[in-house]
Amino acid sequence: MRGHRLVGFVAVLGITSIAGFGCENKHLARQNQSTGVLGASASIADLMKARNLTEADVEAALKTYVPTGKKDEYYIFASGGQSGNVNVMGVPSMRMLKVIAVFTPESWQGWGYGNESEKILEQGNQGNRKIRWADVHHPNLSETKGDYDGEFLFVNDKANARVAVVDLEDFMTKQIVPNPLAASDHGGAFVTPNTEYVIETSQYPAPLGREYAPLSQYKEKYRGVAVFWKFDRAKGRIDVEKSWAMELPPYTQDLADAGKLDSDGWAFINSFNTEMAIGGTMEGKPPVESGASQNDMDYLHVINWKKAEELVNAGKSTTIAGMRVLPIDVTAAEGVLTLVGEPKSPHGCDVTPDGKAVVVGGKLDTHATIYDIAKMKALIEAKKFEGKDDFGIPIMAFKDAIQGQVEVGLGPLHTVFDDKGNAYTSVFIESVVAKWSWKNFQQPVEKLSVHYNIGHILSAEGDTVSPDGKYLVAMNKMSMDRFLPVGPLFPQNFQLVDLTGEKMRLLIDMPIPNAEPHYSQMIKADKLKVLTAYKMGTNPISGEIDPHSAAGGKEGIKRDGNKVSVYMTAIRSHFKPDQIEVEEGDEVTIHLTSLETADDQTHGFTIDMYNVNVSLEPGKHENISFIADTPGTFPMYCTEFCSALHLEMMGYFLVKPKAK
Ligand SMILES: [Cu+2]
Repeated sequence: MRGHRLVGFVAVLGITSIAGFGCENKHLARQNQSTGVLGASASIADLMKARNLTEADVEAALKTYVPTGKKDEYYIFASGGQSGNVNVMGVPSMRMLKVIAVFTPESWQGWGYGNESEKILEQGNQGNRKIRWADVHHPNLSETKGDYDGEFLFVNDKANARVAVVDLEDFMTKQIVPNPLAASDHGGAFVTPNTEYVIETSQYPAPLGREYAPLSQYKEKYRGVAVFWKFDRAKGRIDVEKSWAMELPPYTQDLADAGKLDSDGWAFINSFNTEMAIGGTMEGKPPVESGASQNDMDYLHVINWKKAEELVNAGKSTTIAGMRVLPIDVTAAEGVLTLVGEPKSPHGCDVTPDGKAVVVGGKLDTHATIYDIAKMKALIEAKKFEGKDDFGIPIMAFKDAIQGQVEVGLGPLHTVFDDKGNAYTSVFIESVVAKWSWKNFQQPVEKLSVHYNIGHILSAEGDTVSPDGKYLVAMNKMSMDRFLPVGPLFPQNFQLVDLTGEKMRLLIDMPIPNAEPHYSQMIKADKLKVLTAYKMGTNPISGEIDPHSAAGGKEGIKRDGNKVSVYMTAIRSHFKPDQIEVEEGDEVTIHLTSLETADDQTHGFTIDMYNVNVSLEPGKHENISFIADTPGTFPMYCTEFCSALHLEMMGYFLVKPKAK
């Protein structure tokens, strides 16, 4: 039986494998139909048999295979978790394209070794703490009118409360902004529909400004906060001066999303631990986890940020740690911050593509709850509340605020959308993706098993005003049984799912070997305008021609007292100058410009044992300063295999010992 079906399928496969990828091959395909198909089919059948592949396997392989020279249709930007970086991959192949260095030094890109990138890492220091790792959680692409525009990417660091700006022209981090108020963050970095603001909300409450206060004063002194970082698109940087914040009650704020279309001007933040549990396991008190799970309802925070912005501009804020902050009593009284119950231990908080509803998944509940934004706005307008919390913040009645609930399974987390009115919720405890209609939410639920413990979920442009459908990725926390073992620290697993058919269809597993990714976004590749070479002498951080650029024959070595400036160029296959001699203790700055103009002609530059390492893409300029404190003889060389004469691309850095 199976053999018979296989032959039929393979006959089709023989044709589609030739004709399926472009009409330019149609003529060839027709020729082969009358001549070579059966031969091709037989060999494919043999291959399937030899590799023990089913028809479904082969179909999935054909849907994800991208032949050499062809490019993927989408980019995924995935948080790199504890690696502190961002992973970039292509869809449908799931090939890894780049790791963007963000919060941590990265050798290949020379990130954190030259003056400019070191300066960006320095920006991310918190007070006097030099922080060189991050727990990257939520990448968010810049938007125009609620749709991805492919210009910038923002990511947050949960552990150290920071956000970073990545420019998608050169896939480089351009800014790291430490949050002066929060001790940690989670609801970030989410953008408003025209990227007016990048929203970053705290996670674990602490006194604003991270001052000391004993835990006995938790309710009085500990607070949450939502920071609205003003984004200056022309400069491509967050404008810290024009940014502001809102004080929040000391619940544990979690994920956030900005309203869009009808709900533009509003933002929504989940919270859990409305019990304000603080543990005390050694003192016989319940741990936070059980203390925080007593109430059936936590609170969705509903924020009118446009009105909050007006209040800040009207001087209703106070200043904490140099930042303008709207106090709770102001926001509560002005209808800027309102709460509504949400079941139970909520996590995802996702605005529907039409901007009319927010979907919330409660980890300890079985439902996706759909809140009606128009109803909530009307309740706030009419001041129709069922009470206030301990901090005087008005609370809307749950039943008045929702459209309804859908039973999706045990442990719903996050929801994304397609172009046909379907929502897809990741269901953690059941390890499934649940498909349901957000337009007619009584419809039955389809479920797809994933392996295992799905956390976040993403679909093609699935959190914009116009989702693409087509693909979905389950981001799974565990991967046992899936890959060759690599020791007790397993990779995580992205599973690509095809959404084009009647039923969801799993296509491919992609191990993620460099930390626990959290959130990701998938954008149509043709929306990005990526540079392949810099204008000669460009300092990539400033985006300008560097004043010390050595392009145009300005090479040479200048000495001013004990300061030595080396103006150097790199081109296949030599450096100029290639011999540098300094005195022990000199302050050396190497101003290094790549004179290459051709795509993909990258050089690198290192001085052995001096911790000097930069990557020199075509046209790029780097400045490298250090003290020549170790006398000796140090080869310097190009670290990127650039031509047949790459090994000849070297020179000597000599440090003459001080006369004793
Ligand atoms: Cu080279």
